[in-house]
Amino acid sequence: MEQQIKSIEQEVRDFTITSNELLENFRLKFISKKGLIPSLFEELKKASPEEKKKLGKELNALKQLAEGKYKSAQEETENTADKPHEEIDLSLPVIPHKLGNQHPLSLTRYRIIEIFERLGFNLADGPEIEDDWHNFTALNFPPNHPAREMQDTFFIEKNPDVLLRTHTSNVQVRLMKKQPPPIRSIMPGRVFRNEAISARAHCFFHQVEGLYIDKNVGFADLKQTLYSFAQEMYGKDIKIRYRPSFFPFTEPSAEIDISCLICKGKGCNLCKHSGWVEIAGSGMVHPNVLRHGNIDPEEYTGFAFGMGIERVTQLLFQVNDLRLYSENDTRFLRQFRPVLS
Ligand code: 2NL
Repeated sequence: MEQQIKSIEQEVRDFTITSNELLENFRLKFISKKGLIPSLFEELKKASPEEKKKLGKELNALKQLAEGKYKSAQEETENTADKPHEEIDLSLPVIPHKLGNQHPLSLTRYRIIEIFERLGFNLADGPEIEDDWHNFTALNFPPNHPAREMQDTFFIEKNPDVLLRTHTSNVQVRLMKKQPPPIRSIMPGRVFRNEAISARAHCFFHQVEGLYIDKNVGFADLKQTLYSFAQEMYGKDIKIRYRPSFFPFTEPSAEIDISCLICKGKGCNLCKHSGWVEIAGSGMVHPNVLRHGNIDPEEYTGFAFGMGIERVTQLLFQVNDLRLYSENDTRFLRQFRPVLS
């Protein structure tokens, strides 16, 4: 009987299974009730107790070998054998990898940074969670200013106040305290305002502010710097105008408009038929702000400006709903993919 086990084992090993039919043949021959292995078990009953122990072990090993082979061959033939070959068309082009792309706000931010770097500005960064002094007091906000109210600003703690910065000017304040002039930096970053979300307002948005402080910096420097920026950003033919305005941290202050990109100044919906659209706020840094930054206003002067990245992006790409920027809908986001040839 031992010989029989050996030869059947060899047969099991030599049996090649390449189709469902051969798989069934294998099962019938070795494993099925009337197959070779069960018949050997039948015979084993007649053997003596010592033989039973020894042969039983060998027979069990053979049974496991055959069943294992059957199982793996079954899995294999399920996957491949007897399936029509048309299912794999090797002439089809491969499914392309899905390429991600930069968020439109990142595209705009990098463009703004690049332009100001060419004008000699470097980059600065600071905290989004800020204290009252760096966000308001140092920037010449009076104690009763409405921005300090709960309905306008997100407070994390009160007395002493900890809040989410409402502009990136806190970075400028920190920069002035850290390094003496000349300062020529821009500060891109996220800012927060306690506003109900709509197409035109969101509780957070992105700003780029700039600061230039040195001896003899005047309003003419502000005008030319921002004109150069507008030409680089929106095209050489762009027109620019400055309207008197008010900010607590600048004096004098000006709002900056460019000629409407859509109607070229003729009047349309985007510019509300005025021919002009607002792109930034600006002004000469208030002497009180310089003093808070440990800079002597008798020795140094400077200009500052701020613009919203969402706003600039809206003008470049005609995005008319602010919410689109933060909904992460790929139908929106993928439209800003660079065109690949
Ligand atoms: C706007 C207006 C502005 C500034 C930001 C600034 C910062 C310091 C001192 C003085 Cl430390 N000014 N920043 C000045 C004028 C306008 O932003 O409409 N932003 C979206």
